[in-house]
Amino acid sequence: MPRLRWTTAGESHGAALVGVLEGLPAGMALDLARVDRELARRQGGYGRSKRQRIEQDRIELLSGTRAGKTLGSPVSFRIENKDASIERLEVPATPRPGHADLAGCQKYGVADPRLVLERASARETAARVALGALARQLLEAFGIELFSHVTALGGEEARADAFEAAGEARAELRDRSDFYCLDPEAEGRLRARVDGAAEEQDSLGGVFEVRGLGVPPGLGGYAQAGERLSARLGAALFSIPAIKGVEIGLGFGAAARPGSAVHDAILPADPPGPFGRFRRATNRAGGLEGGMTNGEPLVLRAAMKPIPTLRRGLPSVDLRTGAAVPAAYQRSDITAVPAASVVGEAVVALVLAEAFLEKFGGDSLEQVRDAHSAWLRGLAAL
Ligand code: EPS
Repeated sequence: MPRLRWTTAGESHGAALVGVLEGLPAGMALDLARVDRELARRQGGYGRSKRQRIEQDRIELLSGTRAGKTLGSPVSFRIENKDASIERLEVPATPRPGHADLAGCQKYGVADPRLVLERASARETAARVALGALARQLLEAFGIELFSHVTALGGEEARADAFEAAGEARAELRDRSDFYCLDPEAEGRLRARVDGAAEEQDSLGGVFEVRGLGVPPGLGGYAQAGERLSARLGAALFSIPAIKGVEIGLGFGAAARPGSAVHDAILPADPPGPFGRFRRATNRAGGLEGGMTNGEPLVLRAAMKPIPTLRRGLPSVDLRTGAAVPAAYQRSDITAVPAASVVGEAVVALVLAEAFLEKFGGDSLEQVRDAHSAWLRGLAAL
């Protein structure tokens, strides 16, 4: 039985989104205001649609706690949809290129994209952000921090060393940015790019990075293919709608370099670091070797394609007549890369918390702490 399991339910315009998280140890104090802050961040960013002015996502906890602490039973919650118009919405006749509309109709053998898009919609990611915001509270109890930021939008890039340059001010810098970007000098270019796309009735994609700090070595494994954390983190990022590429560390850049310019030299650490007597000269591996974390920060990047709903409808067909017509436009975001970066943090949190519990899992937080401390003592002696 996996140590942590989660599921979501809910349509984009149904009554609510629902999430269930099983496997959090008992005795964890859950900070729900923290969850709401992440939900609000997901709703933000420059270039979002009017839908986000209608919704005000908030977690309503339904089970799994007493007096604010987890019981070890499934934690479940709902997030209300204010726009709960699913029964009144019309049947869109034209599937949008790039959306699930057409492939979903073919999968289910129906000519009604409404039956597909309600669940395929990225609205579902609100539930995953809440799940991730709960799971990361376990990681934070053990000094693990997750941090995402937007590194490119519509081809405009932030400075390559934006994360390092931001230092400890990173959270403040990012939260001040309309693009969740750490390079204040890029802000104007990004805004102009989104405004330009709006004028051209187009949409934009981009790239975000998720970093994991304070991650201990040895999470994940190599004994079976499915244990490899690189594969699990990649799958988690690819599970976010519109993600078309994922990189770890140097990513595709590693393919063109010789080994001497890729692998991270192992050096003695004097004094010892938090994970023992070794350190790395560089972190080109992005914190993952052999399907396991290696004690260096996780560095993951995801490329998001542009939103498929364009004001200027792309070539499509009318499913009733078969005639070539442009895809119909309803309200939509121009870009949702900042929002996707928040989702990225959440899905990485879920996978890391799962791997953490596989290694240190116990029924209560105390038992997890004991297992973690015993392992750390062993590591210091290595
Ligand atoms: C989406 C279409 C839009 C987005 C939605 C994802 O919704 P609507 O059709 O209601 O305007 O706003 O994303 C969200 C609602 C959200 O909260 O992220 C789609 O078709 O994928």
